[in-house]
Amino acid sequence: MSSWILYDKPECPFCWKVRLALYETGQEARLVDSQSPEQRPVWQALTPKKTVPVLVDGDRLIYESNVILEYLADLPGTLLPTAPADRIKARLINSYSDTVIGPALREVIFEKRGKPESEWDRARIQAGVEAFEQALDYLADQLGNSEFFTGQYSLPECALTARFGLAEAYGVAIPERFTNLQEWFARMKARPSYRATAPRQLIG
Ligand SMILES: N[C@@H](CCC(=O)N[C@@H](CS)C(=O)NCC(=O)O)C(=O)O
Repeated sequence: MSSWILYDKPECPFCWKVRLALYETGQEARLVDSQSPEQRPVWQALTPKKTVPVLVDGDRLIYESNVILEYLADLPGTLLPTAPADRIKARLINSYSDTVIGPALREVIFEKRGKPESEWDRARIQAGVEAFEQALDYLADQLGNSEFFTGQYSLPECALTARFGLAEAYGVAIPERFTNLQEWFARMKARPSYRATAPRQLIG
């Protein structure tokens, strides 16, 4: 049994992509609820960033989801292809997921989460949905007719599966015109890693 610990927050897209990466690379980690009052000071003392995910592997402490993914990519069952061009592509799409897809969806999720529908700011939600849909053009282009973004399951699959999963849970669909992305997401959801890692309170 692995002694790894992941300080986790189920609905956090950065944590979800790390959970997917752990599952897909066959690594086990004990998930610790970072939000519990007794655990918050524990992981906050470990990381200068004060964010989760935080992975502890013995005396190795790794924070920042992308650094954790790179750590896992260095292990067998890699999350990165071998060809330099593909490695760059994987990293760029992972970053695009964090910095373009994430902020668009954040507008929708932060507006809807924990609020009755009558209080939603619909203009904010609409702006988020439009930004999300515009951002999909690039992804559809990058995916083309391939099964995966880089020819194998890699960083973009972890990052975007978590984002699309949250989008779906908050009522944001991939439009019909992006058939390739819809089919890609359906394939990701059919993988055992999806059900094993999805936040229970959102995806039953
Ligand atoms: N760049 C960081 C971002 C992580 C992040 O923003 N995590 C949020 C949750 S989604 C967090 O820890 N917020 C503080 C908290 O929940 O106490 C990463 O990729 O790991």
